[in-house]
Amino acid sequence: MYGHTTIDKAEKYSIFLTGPCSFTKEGEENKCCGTSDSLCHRDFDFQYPRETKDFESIFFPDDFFTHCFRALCCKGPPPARPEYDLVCIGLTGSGKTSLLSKLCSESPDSVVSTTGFSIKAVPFQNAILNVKELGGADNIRKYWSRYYQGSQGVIFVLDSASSEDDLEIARNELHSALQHPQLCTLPFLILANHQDKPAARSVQEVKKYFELEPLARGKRWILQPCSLDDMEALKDSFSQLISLLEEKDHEAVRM
Ligand SMILES: Nc1nc2c(ncn2[C@@H]2O[C@H](COP(=O)(O)OP(=O)(O)O)[C@@H](O)[C@H]2O)c(=O)[nH]1
Ligand SMILES: [Mg+2]
Repeated sequence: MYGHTTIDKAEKYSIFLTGPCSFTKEGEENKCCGTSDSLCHRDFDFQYPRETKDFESIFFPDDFFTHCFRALCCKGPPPARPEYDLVCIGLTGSGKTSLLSKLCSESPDSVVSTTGFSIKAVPFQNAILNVKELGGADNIRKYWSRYYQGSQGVIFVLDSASSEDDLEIARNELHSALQHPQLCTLPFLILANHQDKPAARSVQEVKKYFELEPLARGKRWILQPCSLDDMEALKDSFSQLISLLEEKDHEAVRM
């Protein structure tokens, strides 16, 4: 079912709906989603036009089943998850868009090359990460720093199987990011991607080549080997990143 209506008469109802729907409530939108197999239950101060007779037929406020469902189903929206704004950088082809799309359960066919930047809300059980991916082409990298402001964490993706030249460019970019005044105190997640390829450097090789130990000393950072086929490793590293973001949040509250 799909419905969208305007405000006229106010009444309080407990309603059950199938399918996606949206209702206007006192100027804001209440969204309620479900499939035809699932029932979705919300309490609304619902307001509807008098002439819309059809709506009355789907409300059964005194119905026995309504009361059963109210007892069984959770009422209202789930508790809000904290949201963090992250910036995701790395050379073109390192796999930024593919990894983020996979985390959002999007089809790999939807991945297109990022020319400017794109923003994705990546949902996790305990947080939502609003990730701003910056295009990694030569002519765009020099503008990266203009988009750092407001970031609470950084994701750096590298292709572990790339040429020596590209690896060196990636190392220089990572060093600049780690030392940038707007990023240097933030948690970093470094994804050594393309681990499925035979030419991939191991995590130890990447750590040494990128001189991460001395460079990132005293910072919160995670180095995770990964590939598009290894979602478990990827999800695990994002859980660790969320813990670092929460830690930083708590520290800021204590100060
Ligand atoms: N074999 C392999 N290919 C990957 C991996 N990650 C990304 N790719 C491929 O690399 C290409 C570039 O990926 P994309 O996500 O557009 O990179 P971006 O420019 O960093 O956003 C695509 O064809 C992806 O399918 C990986 O871990 N392994
Ligand atoms: Mg991209």
